Amino acid sequence: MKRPPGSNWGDYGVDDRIGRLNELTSERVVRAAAEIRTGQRFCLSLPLDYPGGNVVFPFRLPPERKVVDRMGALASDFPFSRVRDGATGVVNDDIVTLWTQYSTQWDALAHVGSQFDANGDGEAEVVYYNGHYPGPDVDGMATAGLQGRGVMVDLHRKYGHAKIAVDYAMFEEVMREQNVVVEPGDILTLRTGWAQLLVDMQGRPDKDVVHNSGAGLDSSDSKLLQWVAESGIAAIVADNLAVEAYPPKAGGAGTPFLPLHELCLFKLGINLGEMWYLTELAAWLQKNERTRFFLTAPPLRLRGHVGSPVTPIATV
Ligand code: UVW
Repeated sequence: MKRPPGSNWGDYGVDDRIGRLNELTSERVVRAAAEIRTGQRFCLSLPLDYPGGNVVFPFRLPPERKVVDRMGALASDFPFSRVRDGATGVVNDDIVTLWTQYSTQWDALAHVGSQFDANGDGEAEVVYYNGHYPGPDVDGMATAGLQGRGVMVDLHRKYGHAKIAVDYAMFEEVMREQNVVVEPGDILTLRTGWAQLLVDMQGRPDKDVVHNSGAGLDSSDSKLLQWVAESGIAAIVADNLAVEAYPPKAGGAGTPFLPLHELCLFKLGINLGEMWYLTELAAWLQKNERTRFFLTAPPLRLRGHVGSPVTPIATV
């Protein structure tokens, strides 16, 4: 019945569950494929047991691996001779428990919702992108076939490891300096260098370093939020914790805790990728005076889940 101010609810249809991924049209994927010129690929995922420990968020833990029980024995070098007398060969089989937002991941649109009177009964209710409850999960992202043109903005090149909130003026300056042009349907890719710090700490992260380093978008800057809304970008990914500077600046009562998450996931249907690993890709792009690449990054098809690990591939 109603949509929040500044949202695009309904623009892709009343049942839409993929938001700005609708902008990854076939024509734009063909355009993105033109960025493949050498065939070189970059893995944009951290090892999924990084950061290591739980100093980033106490409630998000590393993956837990177990071995499958097979005929009463652990499936670890399990001999096929137990299945058929005299058979050769062995087999391994394992189980993993994943905190979906622990490491390199996508936020599904269901990750962050808000209280809003979408049904017009005069009472705010919990709703998610496009007025859905429950919110759109990673299943829609997975079946959308997530491929497109990534565009790199290298904030680390400008700001190093400074803990800094990048507002519109700063962002625009970096884009200008690096000759970055963002067009509708692009996947904005922000390198801050934060994930490289995790790699350098080799699974034993220092709490002070993880919480006091790296750039994030200044989600208190309305001009920056307006640019995100008007740019037509399909998604935003970053190698930092939350794309937006975290912890966010405190707003007054009735304002969102995470303004960029609310704008992107709740109002506009823009998925956020976090803790990606961008170091080598960024270095290659800089060396080759390019900012664009072909990106393939489907989440796991985990129906009902609000986030997913991802192993993105950039092809240049
Ligand atoms: C934060 O909670 C900071 O972000 P996310 O949940 O998207 O990782």
